[in-house]
Amino acid sequence: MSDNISASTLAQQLASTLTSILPTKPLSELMIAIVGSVDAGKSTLAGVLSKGELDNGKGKARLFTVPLKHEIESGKTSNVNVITVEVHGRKILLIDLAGHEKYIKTTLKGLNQYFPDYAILLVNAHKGILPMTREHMGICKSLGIPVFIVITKVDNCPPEVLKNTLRKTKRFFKSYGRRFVSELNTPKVIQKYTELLAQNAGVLGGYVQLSNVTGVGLDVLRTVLAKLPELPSVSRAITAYIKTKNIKQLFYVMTPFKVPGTGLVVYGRNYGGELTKGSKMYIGPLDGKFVEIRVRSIHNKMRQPIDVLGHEQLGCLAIKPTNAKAVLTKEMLKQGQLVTEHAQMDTFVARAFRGQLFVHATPTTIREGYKPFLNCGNVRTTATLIHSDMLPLRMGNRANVVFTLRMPSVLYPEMPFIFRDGRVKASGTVLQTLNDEDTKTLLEAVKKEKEKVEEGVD
Ligand SMILES: Nc1nc2c(ncn2[C@@H]2O[C@H](COP(=O)(O)OP(=O)(O)OP(=O)(O)O)[C@@H](O)[C@H]2O)c(=O)[nH]1
Ligand SMILES: [Mg+2]
Repeated sequence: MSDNISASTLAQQLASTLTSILPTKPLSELMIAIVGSVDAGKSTLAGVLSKGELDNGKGKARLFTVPLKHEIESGKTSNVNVITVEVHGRKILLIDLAGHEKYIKTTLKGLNQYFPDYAILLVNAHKGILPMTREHMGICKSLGIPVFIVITKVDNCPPEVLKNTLRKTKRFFKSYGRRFVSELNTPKVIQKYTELLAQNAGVLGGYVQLSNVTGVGLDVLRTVLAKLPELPSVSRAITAYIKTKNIKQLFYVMTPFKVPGTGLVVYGRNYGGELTKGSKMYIGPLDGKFVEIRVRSIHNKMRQPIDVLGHEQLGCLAIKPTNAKAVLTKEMLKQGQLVTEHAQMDTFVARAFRGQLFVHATPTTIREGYKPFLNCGNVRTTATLIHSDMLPLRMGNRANVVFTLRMPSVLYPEMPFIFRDGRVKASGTVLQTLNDEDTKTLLEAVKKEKEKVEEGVD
């Protein structure tokens, strides 16, 4: 009994000292992905943070975030759910991702298309570091997303098991070269951690112990969330890059729909300038070209009609070609396309790219002609390896490569790309995009080089 009293007194004391390090005014909006193995409590944590009510340990809180009907029945997330929460006045978009291995491609897609600022990697205290924990950590590392760990279900975890999980968590962070591997449990450590994040977020290893049922650790997590610094993410790099090219605004299409009575609708995220209802814009690339459209209506994430979609906002656009004779069908619309006011977007369309590739795992060797399914930001398409300065490629190899793209797409230098094709896992960075003309010249050169080699062999 006395132990309980002292524990709750300690918790109260901690809560009041945490308040002293809170930022005086709300910081900018953040997007944070929640990853980790199946059943770690990801959807539950999203629910608890959004509603401010604790879980019952039997799936109550995950229902707060309105999952899909089949997700309610199975208890497993199979989709990408975006939940808006407010933490100490700061707006945070949580991307709740699936933990089960069979949905890994959806999780990969979610991490790629939303460009989150951070990821919270959940570790079930009872189960510790599992293969999917490593998998998600590896993907975040490849995409340059800083990760901190939340150890969940500490409420009913035997002390010995918890101790073991904490030890393994520290070792796990260290195996990824993380420094400052510390439990974020005092205002001083949190202060230091968030200060260091701004200097080099990729190398830190902070973790929090938490229970969605008793609420232990929630105050700490909320304080960390309120204090996380805004870092130079991929999304910001793209925004900066398009500015240098005089493109003021870009809307990234994530999902196209056809809505009865409304017509074509695209869900996605807007970057740069504002997107206004009624404006004339362009959508593409559709086989390398852009089609002029009018934005008939805009809806925000809460499905409310709005007139203007601002920078980094998610929303739905109802669109229609301005030319009545133009053909635009749902089948022609794909994730990875853009809606922009910029009329000369065609010049940015890449047919191929040069990049740097690292092979994390492969059961066989990789040669020219290899066709993985590539995730590069919002773009998902089959790509063909047409050149590598090291062949064949084996596990652990790093090479300069050229891929052609099946779907002509808008890519940017510095953008991370990743593929996970069966047991092949590789990632890299785009160095230079190649348009139609450059690609033709390059393919010619590759062909000539091959002929030369073949002649030499004869
Ligand atoms: N005791 C206890 N149970 C928890 C805690 N967090 C979540 N749970 C329970 O764990 C179960 C799984 O939680 P979910 O939030 O659905 O797990 P998930 O990580 O989203 O799982 P997937 O979406 O399938 O990857 C539910 O029954 C929750 O009530 C916790 O801190 N303590
Ligand atoms: Mg879930």
